[in-house]
Amino acid sequence: MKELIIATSNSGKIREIKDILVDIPLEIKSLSDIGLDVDVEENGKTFEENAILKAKTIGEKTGLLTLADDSGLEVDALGGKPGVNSARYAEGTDLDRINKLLKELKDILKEKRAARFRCVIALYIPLSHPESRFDRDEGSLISSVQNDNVEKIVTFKGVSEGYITEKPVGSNGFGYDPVFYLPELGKTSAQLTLKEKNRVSHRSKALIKCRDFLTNYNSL
Ligand code: ITT
Repeated sequence: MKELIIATSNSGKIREIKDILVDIPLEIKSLSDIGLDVDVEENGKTFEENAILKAKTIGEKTGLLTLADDSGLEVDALGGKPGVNSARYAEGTDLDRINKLLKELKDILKEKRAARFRCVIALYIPLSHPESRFDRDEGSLISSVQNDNVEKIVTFKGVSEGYITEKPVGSNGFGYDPVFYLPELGKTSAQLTLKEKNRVSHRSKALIKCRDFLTNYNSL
């Protein structure tokens, strides 16, 4: 079976990604499974740029089909912050970052606390394939030619809308999940099981498109 490398060091992401991709006919391996410890400098201005940067760096190192995720939280009352800096918003733990966010929002009324999680999945494809095969609605294609080899990157996007709570609730998930309230479920993301989160999250929406693409890609 061909391998698919998941280019993330975030164990919360790995759990969610593996659960969605469980049935695809590819052997899924994390960076630790292949003994690779690479720190990619995320200096892109957008989620898409950073996702591509991570997929391309690891893909070029391994020469294997590689999936990367760049994601984050945008809070309207903070002009879209923490955005692409979500993982680096404050030094320390997830709770330190949550506390900084809640402090910044302390005078903001409930109805003004709208926020969204965004996710961009980038897939690095090391082999040369006719471009027409990748011409679909959702995936945007980037090709580059290096040393006579054509490498391709396809991206998939997902968004999940909600509100920031006044205090953390729930202990599942990771990152900002305890303060991200989903009005249609009446719960924070950290009160959802893995399966429940994977029915509604930004990551699952992007990954389901990626899964459909991979299913077809693999049968080409
Ligand atoms: P990799 O770069 O190794 O994948 P990372 O955690 O640094 O891991 P990002 O740069 O994409 O990943 O930062 C995403 C941050 O956004 C993440 O650390 C969380 O703080 C937050 N985030 C993204 N998706 C989330 C989710 O589903 N639930 C809660 N927080 C999330």
